[in-house]
Amino acid sequence: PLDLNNVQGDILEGLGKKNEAFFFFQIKAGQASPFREDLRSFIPLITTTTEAKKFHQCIREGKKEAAKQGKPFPMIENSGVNISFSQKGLVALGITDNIGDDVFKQGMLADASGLGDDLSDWDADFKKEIHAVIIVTANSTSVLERTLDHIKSIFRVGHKDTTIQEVTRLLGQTRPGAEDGHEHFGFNDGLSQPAVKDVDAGVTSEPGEKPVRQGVILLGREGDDGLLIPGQPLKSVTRPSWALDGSFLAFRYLKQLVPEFDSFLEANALPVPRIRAPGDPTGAELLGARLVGRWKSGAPIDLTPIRDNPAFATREDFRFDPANQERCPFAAHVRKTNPRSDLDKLGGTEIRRIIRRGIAFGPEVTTEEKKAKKSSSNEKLERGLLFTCYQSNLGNGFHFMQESWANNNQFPPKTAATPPVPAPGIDPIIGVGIGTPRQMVGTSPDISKSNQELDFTAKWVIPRGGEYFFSPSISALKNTFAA
Ligand code: N7H
Repeated sequence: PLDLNNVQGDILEGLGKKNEAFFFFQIKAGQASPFREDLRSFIPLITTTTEAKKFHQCIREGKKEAAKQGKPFPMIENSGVNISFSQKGLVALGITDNIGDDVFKQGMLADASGLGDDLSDWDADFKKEIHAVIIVTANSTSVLERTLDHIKSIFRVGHKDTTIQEVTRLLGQTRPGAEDGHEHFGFNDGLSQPAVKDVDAGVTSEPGEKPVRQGVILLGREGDDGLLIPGQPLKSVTRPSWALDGSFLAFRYLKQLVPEFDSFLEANALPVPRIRAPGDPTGAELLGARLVGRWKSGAPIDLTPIRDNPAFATREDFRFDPANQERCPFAAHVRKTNPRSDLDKLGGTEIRRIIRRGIAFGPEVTTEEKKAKKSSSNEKLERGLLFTCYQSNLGNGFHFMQESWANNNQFPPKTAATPPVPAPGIDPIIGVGIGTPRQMVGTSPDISKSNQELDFTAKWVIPRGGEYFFSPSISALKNTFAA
């Protein structure tokens, strides 16, 4: 059976965080052996799934108790640590086994055109060789800094005999006040996650959806069956024994153009009744919800199509009507990335599910930017999402989702829709129209206008870099990576 003490904590549980550092580094040439020795001292710092679960349990109970006593719940200090390696990192360590994932092996830079990225937007640091990333999380920045310093001292950073070289570092932080947990466009994020069999109680999965098998997320477990390309038989994969209970981490550094996104919504606001009741959305808010598939609170438009209702924020009991897009456009971000019943006849979605662990980065939009309706070119005001997700197979998960769903204007296949839909269009949040215009249909909740196209003048999410990593089990770290 699965031992949660042996799985890094970010994968199945998530590390508690208000702040998160991604420390990208290279193993110095010729230093693989002393690096392994340092790694042995580092391993005890790693937060396991069991520990991450305990921390969250503690917070839940503390919050309940504080609420009972009518007291505010204090911020609890914590720190979380995880480590993952790229294919180039495996090579640097002399690990030559075939891990069985071609997307991972080629790395994200080589995959960038497949994802639809414009490499001229990529930060130069992500064009360099990156061997590994250490993730550090904490609630306070001082604990984050202290933990990072401790880690750097283990690898003797700053000394002549250091075994690593920092490539770059990115810092994420949750947004302030009521925006906590919301990404920079304003939407509640990180809500819908697959429940994993015998790990989660199933609270986050859709009712009626079975929890995904462990092998959808963890290598070597039941359900890590192979690569699925539509129209082809499942291509089986063989994993080296040390890959068991590891997971692939796709990291994306995504810049968001917030004032531009907001002014697009204003300029294309959907018609709404002139007389508004309290809680009724503006035409811009309605359009935003139709693009994402959820209101800013997180409430799914499939359940509450007319207005936001925060009481629905965490509800997952919606499946979409495969026959039409009256309640939710086929191309809405959450429908593109998890089409639910749209795929019932095509084998379901289990093999495509990913676990997301992103965090926002960058400052709030300034009044100057709001006024100018434009993101500042000042780098210090850059903001967006440090997107991360875990899966056992990148060609089934992240890579497929971006390339074959978000960027594909024909997805989900809609030959039987009423009224007939020529092409749903691309994902308005993350889709790139490769060879097709950036547009979608179905933004209007009025079904007679269902096929009206909405052209996106620009992109609001700009990929600035990223890499594919493998997040090994604790025993693999000890016996293979540090041995
Ligand atoms: Fe998305 N957004 O704020 O608009 N995403 N996402 N995402 N996303 C989701 O359920 C967003 C990105 C998925 O099961 C919500 O968490 C933004 C990438 C998946 O119902 C919101 C960015 C990929 C889901 C956003 C971004 C995905 C999902 C709804 C980039 C993968 C779950 C709240 C800056 C290729 C779907 C929630 C389900 C949900 C937003 C990126 C995938 C609000 C701004 C790159 C699988």
